[in-house]
Amino acid sequence: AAVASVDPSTDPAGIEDLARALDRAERRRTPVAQFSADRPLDLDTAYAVQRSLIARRTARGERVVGLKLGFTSREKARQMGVDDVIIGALTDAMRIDDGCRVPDDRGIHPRVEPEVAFLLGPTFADPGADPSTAIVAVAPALEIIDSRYRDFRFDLGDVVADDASASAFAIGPWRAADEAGPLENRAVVLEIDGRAVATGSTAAILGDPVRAVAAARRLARDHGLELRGGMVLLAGAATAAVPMPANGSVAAEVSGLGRVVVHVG
Ligand code: OOG
Repeated sequence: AAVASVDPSTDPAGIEDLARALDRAERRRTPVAQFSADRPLDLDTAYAVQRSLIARRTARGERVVGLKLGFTSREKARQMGVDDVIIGALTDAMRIDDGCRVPDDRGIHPRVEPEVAFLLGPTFADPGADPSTAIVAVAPALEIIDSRYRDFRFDLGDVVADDASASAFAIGPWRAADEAGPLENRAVVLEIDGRAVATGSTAAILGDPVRAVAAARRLARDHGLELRGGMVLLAGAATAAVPMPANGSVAAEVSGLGRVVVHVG
């Protein structure tokens, strides 16, 4: 029922074709040319492609376990030349446990970002509820993004269709929301082999990452993404993304929340 309408003039088969191309690019680790080069996608069509792409994954047995926001920070938006907050879906197949190894068949040209994750309760799906009441717990997180487009180049429609570049994610220890304290100005560090490669503040995320919950609820409803209690929400990067190293350890630390680490190679 909560599915965004698609322009009736849009060819539904075309949507499926684009979703298939992205799905294939991901599975074969072979990038495709950005669609906007010859067919710019409006936002409704782009989200229809994304829904079709996620439907292909769930048809293979994957489960949607969360949502991610993109371009909630100016630095990220500037890095990619895109200027609108977008949303994508996370599935269980994208999850890497804290301290574990990134599967080496993962990604075409993956990049990592330090993030804040929220565990959401049942009021997340209730449009009448104050969004901050939906936050059950908070954790430091690492997101691995990967574009299925050649050279990681895309416009807004392209990246929406491509599930907001979602590839994998790892979540550190959860802390109960009422113990976590205010989140609007925590230092964030991304480390590779113990060396800081990017630093920032949670203030970069919409001014306060808590705002991500309301933004996600609005975007999910507007664009027909599943929205329910129990989901994880990645609020968006606090720094520009950094290329994933071929070997080594990658960690994110959020001041007062702790660390999460994954190993590569
Ligand atoms: C799109 C995803 C951006 C974020 O945190 O802003 C994103 C991309 O840059 O490829 O996940």
